[in-house]
Amino acid sequence: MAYLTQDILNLALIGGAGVGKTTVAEAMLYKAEAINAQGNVDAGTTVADYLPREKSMQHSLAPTVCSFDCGARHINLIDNPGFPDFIGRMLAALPAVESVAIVVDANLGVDSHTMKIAQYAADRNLCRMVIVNKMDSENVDLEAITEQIKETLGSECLPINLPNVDLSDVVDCFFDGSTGDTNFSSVEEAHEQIIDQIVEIDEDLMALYLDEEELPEERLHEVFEQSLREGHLVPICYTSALTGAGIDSLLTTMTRLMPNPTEGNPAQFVSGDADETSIDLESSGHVVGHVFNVVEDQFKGRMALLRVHQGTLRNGSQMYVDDARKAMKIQHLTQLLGEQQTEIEEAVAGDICAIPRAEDVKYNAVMHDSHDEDGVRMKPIELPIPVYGLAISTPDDSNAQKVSEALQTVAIEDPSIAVDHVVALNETVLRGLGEMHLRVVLEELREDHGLTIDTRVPAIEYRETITAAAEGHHRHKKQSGGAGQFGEVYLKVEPTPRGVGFVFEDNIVGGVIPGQFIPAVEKGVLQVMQTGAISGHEMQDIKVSVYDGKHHSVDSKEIAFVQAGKRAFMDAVAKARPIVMEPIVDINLNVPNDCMGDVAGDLSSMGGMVKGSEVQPDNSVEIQGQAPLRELQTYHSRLSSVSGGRGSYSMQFSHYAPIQAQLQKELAEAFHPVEEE
Ligand SMILES: Nc1nc2c(ncn2[C@@H]2O[C@H](COP(=O)(O)OP(=O)(O)OP(=O)(O)O)[C@@H](O)[C@H]2O)c(=O)[nH]1
Ligand SMILES: [Mg+2]
Repeated sequence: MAYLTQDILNLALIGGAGVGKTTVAEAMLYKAEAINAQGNVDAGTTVADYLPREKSMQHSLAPTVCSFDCGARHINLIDNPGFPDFIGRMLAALPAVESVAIVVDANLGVDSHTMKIAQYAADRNLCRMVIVNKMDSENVDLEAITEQIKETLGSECLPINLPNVDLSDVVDCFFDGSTGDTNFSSVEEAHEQIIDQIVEIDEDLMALYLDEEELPEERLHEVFEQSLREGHLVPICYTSALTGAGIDSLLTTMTRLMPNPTEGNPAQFVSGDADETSIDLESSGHVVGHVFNVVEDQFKGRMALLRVHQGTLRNGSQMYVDDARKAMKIQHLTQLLGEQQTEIEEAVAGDICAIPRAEDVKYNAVMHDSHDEDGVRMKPIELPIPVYGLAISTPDDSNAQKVSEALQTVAIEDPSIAVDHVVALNETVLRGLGEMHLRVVLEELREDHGLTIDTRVPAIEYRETITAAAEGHHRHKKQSGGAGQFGEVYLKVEPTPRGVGFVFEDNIVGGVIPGQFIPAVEKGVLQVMQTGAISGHEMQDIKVSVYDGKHHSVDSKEIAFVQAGKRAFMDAVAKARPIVMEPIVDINLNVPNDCMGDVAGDLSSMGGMVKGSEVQPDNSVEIQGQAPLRELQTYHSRLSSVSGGRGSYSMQFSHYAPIQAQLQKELAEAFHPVEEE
């Protein structure tokens, strides 16, 4: 079907693990006749979970795009992984869509992870709806779950249909004035609640409503849409993806109500320092697209998933990637239905497509067809910073290159996987959001890439900083035989707010240190910043200003000022009450209620704390806490023994905090910097 921007619906399925997102996607595809038979997750036959590892784990591990036609609309549905460990991949896909459907398991209700991702979607101004799935389960209390949804996700969540008495279908409450008995509440009540809610945003309509006048259909539709866009209404649909109940009605709700790309809130781009750009979906001008995911395949190479934000992308056209001078030719422009690829001639503004063999394209790249758009980037989205690490080594050195390449590949696919080479320790560290995250990645490396990899607990990356302002001085003078070396530097150091990193100021007046030697002074300072002054760890959050010095017309050279800068800086740092800091992480735990006390006690014995906890509908407890990474690196086995193997957790970087004096003393004693003069 040829379609226009106005026909497109981009929607992401989000929610916790196992709530039924992939099965809902499958049921939608089947009902819309995009597939001939409905597969299921347990048999490994769904469209969306097509990776071998997804089939064996029976969980989605990466976002999958399913493009299909339904009535007059072209739907680009993105099925996402639900495990908290894979949240980075899900969040990265959100800039590609205008709408999300938050899928909730009717047996479990909304947990804190679902609340968190629903909040992300709200913060990004995405239109939201809720799908209560698994309504076929025995003993579900759909009324109670609906109340819980309102309490946790907001009172603007309102049923747009209701389950019928025997839960075999749903009854529409908005579109066609259906009648029928419902499992709870009533069609009239649900209808009225929706009207009550949406007229709130329009005074004229509200006046008519209060006068009990007929409300014009067209105005109602407009107000409905505006309410969706503004998050003033979040419709709830009920489904059983297994029996197919409610899927027709879900498709109707999506196709009739959820916005097309021109109606949704546009993704935001920035250009250079400017906060706004003129990227406009309705402009017929240059083509601009954003890569929200890349898929690596050992045999087929890299495929970039692109959302077109402006213009029409045509097969065979030339596109620039970020600021690259040279263009790449788009060949085999593709539309996806899970693994299945269909070549297309063009992707109009607002559409989602795939570009195979895009070896030089990375996640988050902006692709455009004119150098006018060089420097345009997607406004950064907040992704969790991975801290759970494993140091990687290979018993066979000849494999090292292969391992390093494979590591880069996995890091390219998942924005919450990082591979750091810690120079000071000569250690390659693979980082992710949790034990399961890395286990899946390592399995991929071992099984798919056939690599032998050993892992061990990595060394902690401490940081040094200063806590007071101080001055430092050094005169570097060397006279050995021929030409000498001379440079003298006075500088000041002071702490900056956390996160600033490093600031260098040249406050020399009268050319006492000639301008050409200032970079040498900075270089000397930076050498110490990188290697540390007291414990051998990188320094951060320090401002340095050079304010005085001396030079010699013959003997002053770069090397002399590098040395003088370095020594003057070390001199100043020694007086500036230096401290060592360690990474503190936010940890999110899910444990059975009966071991809550033990887990909390264990956390505090590690110098951590519990910041909040909440009993879940399945009687487990979600705990939010904080603790030093140093203690959490081997937490997996520790939690396993405290919770009898029934606990899970994920964690992300929070901040650096000073370590205890005793530990600082031990680190300082173990530090033996190599002296060179
Ligand atoms: N009874 C019942 N079971 C369902 C329903 N939908 C899904 N399931 C089952 O629930 C399990 C999880 O379903 P998935 O579709 O894989 O859930 P998911 O949300 O995609 O999970 P992740 O990919 O891990 O995020 C599977 O065993 C499904 O067969 C439903 O409507 N009713
Ligand atoms: Mg899934």
